Amino acid sequence: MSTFLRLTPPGRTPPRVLTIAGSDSGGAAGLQADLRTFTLLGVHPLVAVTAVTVQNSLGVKGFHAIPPDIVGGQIEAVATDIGVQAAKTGMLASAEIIETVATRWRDLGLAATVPFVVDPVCASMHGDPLLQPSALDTLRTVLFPLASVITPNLDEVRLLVGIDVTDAGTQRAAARALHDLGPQWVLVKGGHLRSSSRSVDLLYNGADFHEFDALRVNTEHDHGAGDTLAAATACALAHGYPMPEAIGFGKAWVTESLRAAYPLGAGHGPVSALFRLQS
Ligand code: PXL
Repeated sequence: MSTFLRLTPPGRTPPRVLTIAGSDSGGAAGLQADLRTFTLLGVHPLVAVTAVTVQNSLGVKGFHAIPPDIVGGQIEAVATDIGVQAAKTGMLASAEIIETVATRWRDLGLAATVPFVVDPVCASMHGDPLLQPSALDTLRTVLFPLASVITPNLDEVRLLVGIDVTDAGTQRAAARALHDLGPQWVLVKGGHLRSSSRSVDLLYNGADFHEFDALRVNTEHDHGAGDTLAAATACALAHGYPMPEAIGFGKAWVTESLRAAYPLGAGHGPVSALFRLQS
C-alpha cells in the first residue's frame, strides 16, 4: 500500500480535512499529530480545538476544555465558508462538547455527505483521562451513530462494550458489539495486543470483515499513533477512497510513522509523519 495521496498543483485549493481535537503542548499527539499528517499528505488542515492539554513526554498534567459553543462555532465557521471533504475527532473532553459536535454536524447537513472518522479517545497512553467517564454514554449514543467509522484501541473497546479482546474471536465479537451502536464501519485496532508479533486491525460494516495486518513495530515511542491512523484515513476518505482502502492507507501511513518514531524528552516519543520528507 502506497503512502502517497494525489497532490494538488501549487495555486490550486487542496481537499480540506477538519480535525476536532485537543492540543498537546508536547507536540506529539492530538491536533499537532493530525496537522503533521494532513500537511504531509497535501490536504489543507482545518481545526476545531476542543481542549488545551498541559503535557510533555511523561504525561498529561491537566487540561482546560474549550466552551462547547466555541467548539461548535469553529466547526460552523469553517464548514460554511471553506467546505470540508472529511473530518476526524480526537479528544472531546466532555459530554457537552460531544453533544455540540453531534448537533452541529447534523444541523450543518454534513452527516449525510462528509466522511466522519470518530477516534474515541478516552485516555492518554500514560492512562491520564482525556474524557469525563460520564461522557462514555454520550459518545456511544450520540456520536457513534453519525460516524462513518470508529477506531477504538483495545482499552477503549473494554470501556465502550466491556469486551476484553485477547484473540481473533473476541476481536470479532467486539466489532459486532460496537457496530450495533450505529457507526457505518468499526475498526478494532489490535496494536495493543502486545503478545503478538503482528498488529492486526479488524474492520467491519455489519456484513464483511476486513483484516489489516502489519509486522509489529517494536518501539516505546508510539505517542500519537492512533491519532495518526485516524488522520491519514480521513485524508484518504477526503480523496474519495472507499472505507477499506482508506483504512489500508491509514495503516500503511501509521506503520511508516512508527518506523520513524523518535525519542523526545524523558518519556515516550512520538510517531513521526516526517518520514514522508525523506522520500
Ligand atoms: O493519542 C490520544 C490523544 C489525543 N489527543 C490529545 C492527547 C492524546 C494522548 O496523549 O494528548 C490531546
